[in-house]
Amino acid sequence: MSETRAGFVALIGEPNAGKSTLLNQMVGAKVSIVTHKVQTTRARIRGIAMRGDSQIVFVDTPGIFRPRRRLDRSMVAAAWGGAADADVVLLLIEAHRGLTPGVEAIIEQLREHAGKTPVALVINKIDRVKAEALLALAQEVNGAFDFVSTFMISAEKGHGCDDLLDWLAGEVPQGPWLYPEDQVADLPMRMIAAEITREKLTLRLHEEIPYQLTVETERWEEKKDGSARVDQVIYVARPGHKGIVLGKGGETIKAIGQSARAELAEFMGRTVHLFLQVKVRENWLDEAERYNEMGLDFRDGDA
Ligand SMILES: Nc1nc2c(ncn2[C@@H]2O[C@H](COP(=O)(O)OP(=O)(O)OP(=O)(O)O)[C@@H](O)[C@H]2O)c(=O)[nH]1
Ligand SMILES: [Mg+2]
Repeated sequence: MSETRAGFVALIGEPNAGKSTLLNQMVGAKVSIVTHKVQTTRARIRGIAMRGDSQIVFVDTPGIFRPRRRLDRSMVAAAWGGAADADVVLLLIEAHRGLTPGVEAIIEQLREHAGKTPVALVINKIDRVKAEALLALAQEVNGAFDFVSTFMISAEKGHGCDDLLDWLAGEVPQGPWLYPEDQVADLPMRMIAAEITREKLTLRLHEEIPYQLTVETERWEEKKDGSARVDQVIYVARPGHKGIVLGKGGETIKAIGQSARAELAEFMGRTVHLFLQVKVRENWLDEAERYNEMGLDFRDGDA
């Protein structure tokens, strides 16, 4: 009988490093939302990959940066919490940006947080640089921390991802699988649905607006014909933001609703009726309930 293995692999790094892209690539499904903007992921998101007899549970985390607001503090705490609970930590950095002050700050804190957990360096976005530059960068970053291994990948294109998955399959501890073999995510459907809508909002809206809104799935109704009716609320922090989210004649919210609905329907493989409502809630960034809905610890935001 072959021995099964299973464990948690935390993805940490600066905002925009490509953590969520890598999680989706490893899992083979879009479990975590991705945008070109920083601070897209807000909470820990688990995606599950199988490799041989190993089950690898990837834990996507918010980017680590210098937090200012309560929400930022909770996000950064969630990222470090993910690292603390993991069997293996992967530190993602961007090939074209190299050893930035932000990466240096993370490495500084890794010394405290990682303890005995093995940490591997993952240089991502290698499609953006010349191969010659990579070796020097790998050496430089390895000089700053005792990484157990270094990988060079393109999470977007999939380069190097097989090798990384093979290695992780051998690193996670022996033990029974933690999830059914065909499960790809450990996140309630209503939260995945809220995240999809937030991705479309983030892609469409500019400046601070995406950072000052949150999406919650308020109602989920299974219909007799096999479709689902999903009602969501978009909380914005300023009265002025509501008009921007709605757009002229409701155009913006309509376009957002259409693309979110299409993606949700594809994810679930059935028809979805999505209803969006925008509410102004000036203090949502200081309400414990909003954090619970996101899967964040409100108290972690205390200064
Ligand atoms: N060229 C290139 N772009 C990539 C690669 N991996 C990710 N990206 C892009 O980098 C941007 C950020 O990707 P995300 O996966 O959202 O990054 P993240 O680390 O999860 O970001 P936060 O959630 O904000 O911390 C997106 O525009 C991705 O398409 C890669 O291998 N090559
Ligand atoms: Mg992310």
